[in-house]
Amino acid sequence: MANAIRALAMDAVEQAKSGHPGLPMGAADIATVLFTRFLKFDAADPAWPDRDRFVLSAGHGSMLLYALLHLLGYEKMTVAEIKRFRQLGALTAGHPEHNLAAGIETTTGPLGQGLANAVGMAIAERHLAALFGDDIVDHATYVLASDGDLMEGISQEAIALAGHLKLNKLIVLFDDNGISIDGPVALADSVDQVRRFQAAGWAATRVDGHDPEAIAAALEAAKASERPSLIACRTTIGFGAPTKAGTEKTHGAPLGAEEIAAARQKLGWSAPAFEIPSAVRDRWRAAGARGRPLRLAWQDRLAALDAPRRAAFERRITGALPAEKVAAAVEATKRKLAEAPQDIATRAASETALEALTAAVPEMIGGSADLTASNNTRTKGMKTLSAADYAGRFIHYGVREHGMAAAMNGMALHGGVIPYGGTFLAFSDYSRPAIRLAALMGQRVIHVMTHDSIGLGEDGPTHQPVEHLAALRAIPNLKVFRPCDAVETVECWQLALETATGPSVLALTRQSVPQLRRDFVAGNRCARGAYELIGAAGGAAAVSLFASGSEVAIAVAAHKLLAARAVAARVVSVPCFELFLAAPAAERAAVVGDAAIKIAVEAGVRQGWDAIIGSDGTFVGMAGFGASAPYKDLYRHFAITAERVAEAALARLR
Ligand SMILES: Cc1ncc(C[n+]2csc(CCOP(=O)(O)OP(=O)(O)O)c2C)c(N)n1
Repeated sequence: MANAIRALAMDAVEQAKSGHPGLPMGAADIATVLFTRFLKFDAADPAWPDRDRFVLSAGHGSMLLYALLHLLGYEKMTVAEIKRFRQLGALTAGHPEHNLAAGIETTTGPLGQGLANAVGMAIAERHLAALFGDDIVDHATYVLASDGDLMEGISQEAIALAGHLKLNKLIVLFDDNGISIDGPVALADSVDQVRRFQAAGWAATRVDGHDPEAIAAALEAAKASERPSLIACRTTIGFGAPTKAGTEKTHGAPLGAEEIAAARQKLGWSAPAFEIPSAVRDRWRAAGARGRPLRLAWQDRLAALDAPRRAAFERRITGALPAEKVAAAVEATKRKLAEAPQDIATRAASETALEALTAAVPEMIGGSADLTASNNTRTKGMKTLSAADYAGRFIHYGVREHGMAAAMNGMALHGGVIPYGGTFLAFSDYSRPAIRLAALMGQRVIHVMTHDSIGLGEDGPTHQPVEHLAALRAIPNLKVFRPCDAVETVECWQLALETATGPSVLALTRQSVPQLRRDFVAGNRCARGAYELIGAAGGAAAVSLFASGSEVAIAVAAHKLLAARAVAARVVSVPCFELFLAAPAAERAAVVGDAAIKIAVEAGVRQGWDAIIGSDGTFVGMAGFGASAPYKDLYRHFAITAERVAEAALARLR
């Protein structure tokens, strides 16, 4: 059965003239034991909520996963797809791309991410089990990880968090083949992985990765463990390739017709390319259907749940928000702010919004990378999610921004929870690879990123984001919100929550900002990404001022200065570029307006603003790194002030 995987991997890579045969051939025995004897799943229902998750963290070995899914009978993973490996539009992309219908749990390829996703999946599983009971939620998360996965820094964050949370249903199979692209792993690494995992609170063991019974025994032990488990499986990369096995030559290139022919002989595999002998296919198909009775029994248990619990579970799994409750929470918050305006930091406004939203949306799970009180992500009464209490809704991720972001991706992929987590905006660089994958996968993960400019003050330029808004706005399918006040903050939270098809960043201030939106407006004014906050007195505007976040108040003050000089100006708040740029052209043109003078104000770099103010517009912002000083001094020092904005407008009017 394992040789069927090897043959398909060799053939598909050969046909594509590109790909990685080494891992699938080396890990075929591990995968065969796991999928035929341990993994709980039903190929006929890839989305069964209580299935065990399998994450191929070493995504370059994608043919392992595609071969398995094909052999097991996943309807969409046809032999035609295998033959179209790495071709445009095929399910068999170069690296696995999240597609639940086809059985692919997460997009992997950037090494280490899958392992960290799996930690999030395992957290989501324990949390939902604590809420809905083991009868409804009781599954394991398995990972196949390579040397590269374990060399990446993110793996340390992931395994430390998993060990701390005692995620005993997380089982990592390490394809310990001692080979990476440059050659032997020993060229660059001499870590004892078993002891490393043990030090992080895992159960860890070594086995021969080509001995099915040894693998099975280790998996049995792992399933009984009270800690997460590592099984280091000693394997030979490219197992079966007569001259290339055990070397980096099998890692990422087709083996060649001659080597493949010789491998077939060595493995005793006589079937032609892409053909699976019926006896072997039947056994694989039986393995693919093995979980059906378990799934049906689970469905009965779900049906037997009392109606409200069942409805809650089903709603959460589909990802549908409790829409009326969200709308009511947002409206109540906005009404309160209209009655009693709050001149507070938007991070504090975010906490206020979260008080209402987390009460309305029980699937929201908050957290912070050790900046809880700074990020304001924990609402009153939110219990900590811990090894002692998985029902908690707040996760202390530790100083692990990257691990947090990737775990949140795993939680979103698992379903049933909506993760949000906090750090400083400057440290979005540390979580960026995972944010990018959430965007690529279309996952609802919400990043609260406070201390969003030089406005944080004395911590200095290391902590003051300058290029980060532009860098985040460059990621496709990521929404970057930068609300200007308490009202926009709750509106942006609503938009982030309602964006079920991608991640969001909320860039929030440390410093207080005035509440500019004083009147209650039922609709979400941020929904179009940009809108006129203050119109020009007497009709036609000579000057349009655009700003986001804390700089909207500066634009408003500049508007006042200009009014005193009888200059008709208008102010446009721009809380979300992506939503604005997606609006119809006519609507955008109306918001941009036809004032000859366009000025944008943002305490960051200019990049991106030309789409609104044009290359001949004036930009008031940062052109280099910040400095350490009280924030008001910094705004004056870098000349991001109302006076400067008004002067710039007047200079152009002269
Ligand atoms: C973050 C990241 N860096 C680099 C790569 C490129 N890359 C792909 S596989 C690999 C290492 C291969 O070694 P190993 O993980 O042991 O896989 P094996 O050779 O056993 O297939 C590298 C560096 C990547 N996919 N992701």
